[in-house]
Amino acid sequence: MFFNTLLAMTSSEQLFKDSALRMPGGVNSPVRAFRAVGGHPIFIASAHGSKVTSADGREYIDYIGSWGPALLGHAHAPTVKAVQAAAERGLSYGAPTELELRFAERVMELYPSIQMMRCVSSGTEATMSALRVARGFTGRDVIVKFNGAYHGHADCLLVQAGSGAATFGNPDSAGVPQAMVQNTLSMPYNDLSALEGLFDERGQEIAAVIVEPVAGNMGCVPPEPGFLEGLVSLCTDAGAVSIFDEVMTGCRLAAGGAQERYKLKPDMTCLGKVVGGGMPLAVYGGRKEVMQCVAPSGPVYQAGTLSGNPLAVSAGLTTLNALTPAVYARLEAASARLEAGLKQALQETNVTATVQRVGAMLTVFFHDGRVTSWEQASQCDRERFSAWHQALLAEGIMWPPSQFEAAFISAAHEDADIDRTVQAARRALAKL
Ligand code: KE4
Repeated sequence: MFFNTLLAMTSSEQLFKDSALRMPGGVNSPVRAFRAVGGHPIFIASAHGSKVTSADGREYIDYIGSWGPALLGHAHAPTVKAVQAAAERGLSYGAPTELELRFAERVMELYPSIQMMRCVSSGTEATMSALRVARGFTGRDVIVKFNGAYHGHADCLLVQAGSGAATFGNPDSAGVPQAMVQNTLSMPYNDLSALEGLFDERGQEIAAVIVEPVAGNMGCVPPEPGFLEGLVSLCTDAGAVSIFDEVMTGCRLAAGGAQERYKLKPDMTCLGKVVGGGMPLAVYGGRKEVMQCVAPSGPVYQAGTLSGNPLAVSAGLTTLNALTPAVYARLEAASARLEAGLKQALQETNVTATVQRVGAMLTVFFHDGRVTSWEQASQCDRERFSAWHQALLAEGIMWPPSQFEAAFISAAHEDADIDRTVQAARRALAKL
């Protein structure tokens, strides 16, 4: 048994070695490389419900959840069936389908602020397109984001970016000409007075403010009371477009995302991850008069070969139709149980760290006290996080491999999974 385990255990390691010869860092997206936590990434062979199974044959309780999409659990049966059925009808047509219309109707039912929308294939495409539309609609060039926020890898957004960029400590990416970011201003998150000052000074130049309504890419950082409301009204007063990047929060914090939870109506919204049920599907949309600028109705060009792909939309629509109140009740119960358990484990082991949660996204910050901004998140003890992550992994818990990410709970996480996670976390904390 031991020998087989030893052999089996090398398969992720061997796959990683071989992949590194073919793909930069051996991965197709940087954060998967485990650079922030050391060791080699675990290659996944399959996933069901709350679990993933590695190429080494080991099962883990999963809190990466494909970085958010697996809200209903991996291999959600109705979604898998919908994709299988769609595949039988052909993989891609490059033509409009009724399915896209029904999907758009369902999105607008959940997001009343979206009066018109467009499907794209990734969150990056959604935010990049939304900003271009905001610039086209206002005739202005300046865009505002927030330090530590990540909105995908479009050139103009890789400024003080969070997620993988933050982890590597190179928030401004190589390869992005100064000209591409000279109109991008990055402000401190949750600092409304700083934003007010900017609008006083340059409000008439600002095309859009794009915000993660609950930050997830510096770790889970909720908006301070009044921050989002102030942001939206500053935009309205100045004729700028407010864009809620709900790629991560959409359908996770509520069926209608953060804007439902906080009762706000941004001018534009970007959705991704959950909205595609795990398939390459994202959305940008908003006020009709803004979206009518998009080609072929208007002068702002945006296109995509696989936009609204029938398999992706089948997965997305099936997922959106499964977002019942019972799902959110379960998500809240499981997430609250995990939060309480982790807080107790920290207390019992006397480890300095802060647990922050909104709905079914949560981060353990190795930081003394609340984290309300990137300036605070960046002070976290990354070494301690890394040691804790490695110890959790050894216990069969797949936690996001970066201090600057959120952990994602699914409706498939049972109390037994949560309790096992808390016990493992306690043992891992005790080793620090
Ligand atoms: P994608 O292009 O990766 O589909 O979406 C970009 C994006 C946009 N907006 C927000 C708020 C996001 O969180 C993301 C992507 N999130 C990361 C995880 N923090 C995806 C994981 C990865 O980069 O591999």
